[in-house]
Amino acid sequence: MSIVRQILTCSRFACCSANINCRRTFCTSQHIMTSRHTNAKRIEGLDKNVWVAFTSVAADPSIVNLGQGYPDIPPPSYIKEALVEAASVDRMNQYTRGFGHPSLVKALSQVYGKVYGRQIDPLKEILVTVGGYGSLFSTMQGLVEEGDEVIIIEPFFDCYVPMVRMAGAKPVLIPLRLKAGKKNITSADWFLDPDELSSKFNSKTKAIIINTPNNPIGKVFTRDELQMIADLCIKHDTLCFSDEVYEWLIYRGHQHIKIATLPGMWDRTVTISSAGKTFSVTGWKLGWSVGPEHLIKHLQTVMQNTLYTCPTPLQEAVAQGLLLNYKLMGQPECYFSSLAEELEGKRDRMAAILREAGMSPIIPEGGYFMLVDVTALNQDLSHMVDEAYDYKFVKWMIKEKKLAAIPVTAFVGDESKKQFEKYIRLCFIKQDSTLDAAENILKNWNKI
Ligand code: IK2
Repeated sequence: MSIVRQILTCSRFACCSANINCRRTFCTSQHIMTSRHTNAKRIEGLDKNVWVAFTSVAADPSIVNLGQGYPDIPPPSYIKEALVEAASVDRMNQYTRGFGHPSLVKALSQVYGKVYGRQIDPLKEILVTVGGYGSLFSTMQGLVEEGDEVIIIEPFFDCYVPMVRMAGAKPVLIPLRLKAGKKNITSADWFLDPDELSSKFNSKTKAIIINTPNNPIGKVFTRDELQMIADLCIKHDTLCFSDEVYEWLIYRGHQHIKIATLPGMWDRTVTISSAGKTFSVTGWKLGWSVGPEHLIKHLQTVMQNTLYTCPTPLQEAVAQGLLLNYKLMGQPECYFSSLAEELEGKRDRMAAILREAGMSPIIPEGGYFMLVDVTALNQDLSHMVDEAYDYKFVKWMIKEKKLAAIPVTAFVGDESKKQFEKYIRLCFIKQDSTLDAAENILKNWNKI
């Protein structure tokens, strides 16, 4: 087989500078590229990533970062103490059970047993993974086949599309639509058109991915909306992948409903969640999938042949945190509900500041993000390199106002970019001093 060689200049080795085909494999990234060095087809076109792009832009400490979704409020002290304690026990520093540390899957089965109102088998119906990301990845790899179609609701957490593509399947997108003519918009004003959704299902549809509370919009799907989705799943015999990493972050007047608890849905649903979001420890990167044994066993196959297991001390600490809060469920001190109460004040404060600055926030019913419509600012960005308006706006805002956000078109496909390009996403799980700094910028918007 002939290999076409493209010689790139490499200053390190004389052979390269002299344009001689050397076969050094441990050279700098600018050494020799042959067709053997090109990417696998499954990652074709997936090289751009909003987090990689905007995390580095916002790294400057002088920038107030309301971009990426991580808390700068401290996690509960007991969870940090539990980690210290776990790491001090020698056997906790060694590999544990691959599909989930025994005490963690047991604690998860207790908590979710209560929430689902059914017994959850800790060994067969739960898989612990590296973050919610790991759960999503093992779900796609374990259950989605080449040639399948997977329905994704826009705006969506950005990794769904690449993960579906990497599994060889086709993402089929459907946007949430905004109710016309409303002022003071909330995430509840964004809805799925039932006929439009129904038109996306066909014989190739393997699954629909839902995300409630949704990132980035903050929508908490109602029972009726979930029932409409469930009816379609049952009618077309498809699976449902329900990303519920913000399951505990629900604001007053709203209720989180697990689609897996609707009649006929347990057997066809994988539900994904995250310790990072549950206990404000996003850096711990622990997550889990819950579902029926006949689905979870395929995710377990992916896990045992890829990552095998997750860090033992982290799992032990999360188990302790879950057990403690399991006992407190229904009481005000329970972190599952107290964090949302704390965040509701931050949400309302942020909305008020944004309104004063002439922007239109969309009040989220759950999660810790807020979409903001910046249309009314009429910021002229025509001098900037041509790209979606929200990308330009965020880059401009970081540079000129020292405030970082995330552009919302990162969460939609090409056809919906026009619908969403006047929105940016802000994260409000931040300590008061961070919100004070943001307020200062927004109050002086026209002076800075
Ligand atoms: N699913 C959703 C909906 C998420 O939001 C996340 C975490 N992403 O947050 C970063 C951001 O939006 O700024 C995940 C899954 C992944 O969870 P984990 O961090 O546990 O892997």
